[in-house]
Amino acid sequence: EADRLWWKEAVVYQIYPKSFDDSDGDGVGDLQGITEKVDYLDDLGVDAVWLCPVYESPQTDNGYDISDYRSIHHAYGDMDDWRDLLDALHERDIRLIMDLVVNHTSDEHEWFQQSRRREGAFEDYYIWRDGRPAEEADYDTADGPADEVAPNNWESVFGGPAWAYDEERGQWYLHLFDEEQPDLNWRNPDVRESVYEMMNWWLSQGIDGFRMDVINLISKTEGLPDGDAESGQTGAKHFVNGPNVHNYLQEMNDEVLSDDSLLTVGETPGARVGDARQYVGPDGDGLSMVFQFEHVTFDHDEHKWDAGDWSLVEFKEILSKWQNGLADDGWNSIYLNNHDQPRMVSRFGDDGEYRTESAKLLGTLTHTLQGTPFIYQGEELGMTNASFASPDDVRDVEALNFVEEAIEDGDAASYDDVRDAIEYVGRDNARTPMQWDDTENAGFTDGEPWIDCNSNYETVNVERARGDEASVWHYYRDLIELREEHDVLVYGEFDLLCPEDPDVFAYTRTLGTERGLVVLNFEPEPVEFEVPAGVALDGLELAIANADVPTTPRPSFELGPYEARVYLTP
Ligand code: TEU
Repeated sequence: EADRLWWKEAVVYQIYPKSFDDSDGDGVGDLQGITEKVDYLDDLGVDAVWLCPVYESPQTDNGYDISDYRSIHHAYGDMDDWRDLLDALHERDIRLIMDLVVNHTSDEHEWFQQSRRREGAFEDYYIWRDGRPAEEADYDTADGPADEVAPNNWESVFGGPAWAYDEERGQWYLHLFDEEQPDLNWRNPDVRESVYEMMNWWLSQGIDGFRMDVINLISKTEGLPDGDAESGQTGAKHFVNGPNVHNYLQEMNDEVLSDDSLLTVGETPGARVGDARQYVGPDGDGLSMVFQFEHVTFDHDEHKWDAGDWSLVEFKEILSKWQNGLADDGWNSIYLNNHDQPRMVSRFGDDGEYRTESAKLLGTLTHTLQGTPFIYQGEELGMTNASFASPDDVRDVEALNFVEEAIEDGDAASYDDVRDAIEYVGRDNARTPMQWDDTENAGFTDGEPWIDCNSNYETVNVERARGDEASVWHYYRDLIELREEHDVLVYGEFDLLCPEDPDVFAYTRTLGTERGLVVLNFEPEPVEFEVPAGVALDGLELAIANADVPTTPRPSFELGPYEARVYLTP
């Protein structure tokens, strides 16, 4: 049986500060706004908050481009506001997890400014190279000297080449994300020391852990060789789960994270179960858990903008593989959406007729798998994807790059040709303002919001949801409480039932004599479900459901559209 730890039993709530609550009417959320809503979080019952980046930043990528790790972005407030928030959370026994973005900084960070001038210790803080003679290479390159191309053919996650030319230094620098997000050179021990020092400084401020942005991209193959141009993101193999990543994380663990009461979650796109086993757990690098991506990318084709159909059978297969793979040595994080993903009810449920039912169904899944559930702000209301009628409504740098590139490359004649893709997988779907009430701008701001509110805020909002016992919000509160009361939902072994059933996601949880049975209908129609022989039904009682259903399970039963039931031994 797994060791008991607070972060295994916790439910974490993710806050995207720019869109949570604006206290001063400038149209962007801020720390005081969050502090004013701490009672809201307490009422919901969450145990920890993961705060997306609030550090000083030019905001090219909404704070994932940090120009000063030790100060607060001016539009969000200052360190005193931050301390007020920390205290308000701690007074309510809610822990605070800060975002750690150390694969890259902003190009406005003083490290980069000094590095581009080759100043002293900073000269090698980033990944600088000379260009290649133009005649040697056959890949897309950013603008540089006429006879040069970029040092290799790697592509950026946000589209286009991963290198930019810096006039001042007369060399190229690597940027796996936007060109204003240069990658730090983790081979340089001074860089690592600076990062650890900064982390220790934040820990000394009293925080309870870190969410580590793209932490599995920090190590790049020696010599930075060309990638296979036919392989999805060119170069990925040379920086995803790279050669020294485990050494760096173990060193970080020794220097910063040895206290295992901290929650550390590594964001690890492209990690498989085997990689994750090395990142988490006592014999691994010491992270508490990782965010894996398989279940949110399996509907992507060549690249994410070709997302489309998905099958429940494959979805179940992926999630059970992770459940089983980390059952004994490791721990899972459980999420279906965040600030980079579309709204889960729009992607995996039905955001029309069955919005409420399917939002509850998906919440039932995330709170009854083995792992720590992460709720993304607004998920507890069943917030949906939004509409982006024109490129002027789009804010995300990734989406804007994609629109520009699609038009440039002739893949799209105009925005209208890519609008569906933007509205299906675009990150702005998750970044529209939190919907507090039905007043103008959903009660998010008294000013002009930095991004438009979803037009459904008059019906989908906190005030209304709290006043309605049948809302998604109340159901989430019940789920959180249920998980708190039943160890079997936290620590129990997971067993998938009926893997080939195309409509129903069903599983059992077992912890000694405590048992659970979870049955979820992912279809908008009624379906028949037969409990497999071998699953003991005696002693099971209904613990939560999103419909009126019998209090004890029968060997077979009909499930209504998006019906979810959880039976537990009392
Ligand atoms: O995201 C990393 C990442 O690879 C993806 O989540 C990516 O944003 C998305 O899949 C692109 O389609 C992290 C942050 O969560 C994200 O907000 C940042 O933009 C990114 O790193 C760079 O810091």
